[in-house]
Amino acid sequence: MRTRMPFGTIPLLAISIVGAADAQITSNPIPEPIVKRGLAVEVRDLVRLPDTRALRPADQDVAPDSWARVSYVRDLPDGRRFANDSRGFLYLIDAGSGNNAQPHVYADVAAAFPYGTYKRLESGFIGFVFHPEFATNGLFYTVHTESATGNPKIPDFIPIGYGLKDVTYHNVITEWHATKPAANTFEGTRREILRTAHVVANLTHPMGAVEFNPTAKPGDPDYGLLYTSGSDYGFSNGGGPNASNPAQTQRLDSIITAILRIDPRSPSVTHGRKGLGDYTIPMANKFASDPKALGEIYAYGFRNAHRLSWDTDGTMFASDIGMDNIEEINIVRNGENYGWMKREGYFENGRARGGALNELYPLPPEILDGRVKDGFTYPVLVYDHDEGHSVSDGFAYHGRIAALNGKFVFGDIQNGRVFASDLAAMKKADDGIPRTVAPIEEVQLYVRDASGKRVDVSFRDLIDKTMGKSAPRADLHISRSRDGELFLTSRQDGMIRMLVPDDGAAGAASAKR
Ligand SMILES: [Ca+2]
Ligand SMILES: [Ca+2]
Repeated sequence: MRTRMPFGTIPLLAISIVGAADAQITSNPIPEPIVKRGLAVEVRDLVRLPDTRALRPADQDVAPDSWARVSYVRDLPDGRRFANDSRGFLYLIDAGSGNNAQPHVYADVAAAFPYGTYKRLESGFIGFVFHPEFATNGLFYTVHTESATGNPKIPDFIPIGYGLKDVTYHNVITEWHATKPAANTFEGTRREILRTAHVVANLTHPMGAVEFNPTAKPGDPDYGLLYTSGSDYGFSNGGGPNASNPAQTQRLDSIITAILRIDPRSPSVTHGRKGLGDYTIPMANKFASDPKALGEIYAYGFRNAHRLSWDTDGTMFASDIGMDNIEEINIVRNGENYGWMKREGYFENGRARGGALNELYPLPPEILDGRVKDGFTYPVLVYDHDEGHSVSDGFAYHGRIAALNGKFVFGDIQNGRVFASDLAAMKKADDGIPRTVAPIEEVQLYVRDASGKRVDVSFRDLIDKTMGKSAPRADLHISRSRDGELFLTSRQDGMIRMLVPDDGAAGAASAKR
């Protein structure tokens, strides 16, 4: 039963929502548009990854016309810069700034995994991260996908109620051990630490991110713990008879929708509790001591929280790609439930009430305004699909670009728009009240022409120019350098770009020389 306030005391906003409480929202769930408000940032080309268009047959590549499928750029504390091409290469970008930087293959990840599959947007060699002590222990982690067809490996986890015969794809986290961490080409060994199974027809929403909390220091409970992205493994729109299944979500005996946090060391080393794979359960996880839950679950209720990041104060963010309507940035905490497939943004998804995945319903007003708690944690940023389609990575910015300082910078993968929001407003919106979210504005990108004159551009313009034709998507991803600056990359043109401080007249002068 809903509790309702006496009619006369309901504020105006609540009245309009009560009137529509059971009516499906059919268009524009968030009416206020995202606009530019004067925030403008210069973007510069840094380095382009090698052309891998012909690496494998076109029918085995999700986007055979795209130059290189770069999705992460990562810096080591020693200054070395790495980037991946999800077609299967981990590159080291040689020291030397700007146009002198040259990528070469550090590790041929595709060659290591013969069952690798590259046919979906999130597939192949999706992500990588270095252990915080890579300089001494030589450890880094990759996440990739494989086809189940003919695959001799047995997954550590198959969704509840399914068996080996139902498995369509594998999703694998591997620990690599570089014998010489300072070497510029990988030599060493590998250990598989987790292999999970998909049972939907298309490889949809695999684990994509592996991350260490960069603010954790030696001795902190979070230090050395590996986080994964959180995803529904395609139990929304993954296709085939097993998809569109809300019963696979909102449960703690399954990793579906969960961000995992693991101690990547084998229990044979730690003598701790073994997880699903060859890793140790951190006892600081909220569900570690719950006999009915999987101890590796850190937080759950995500559809495709494909990227994680941390502010300098330790606040953890997840970018969660929505279904047909709402994109989200969430502040993530140990043990909390972020709603999918019952919630999408601060709305109810229709599937959980027996309808379709593309349906959206308003929450009851007493839930929406936080008077009554429903057990879910709600996003601090939302936008709908007349603004974009898939929220990208996002980062708290404290770098050298004054205009972005104190902002969270993110964007839309598909159309390449770059957005920003005030970090303080986002943290204020993390208040237990679903309807309060922080405002979003769009960032105007610009380049300097040969004479030093500012030329406004969109991210799409830049890609189209590099490719010499109109790209079907922007495929925007954002990464952060070791000194806190931001890279913009595209899985279309393979270029790594950087947001840079405007040096105005000096930039123009140097451009003229
Ligand atoms: Ca809208
Ligand atoms: Ca709120």
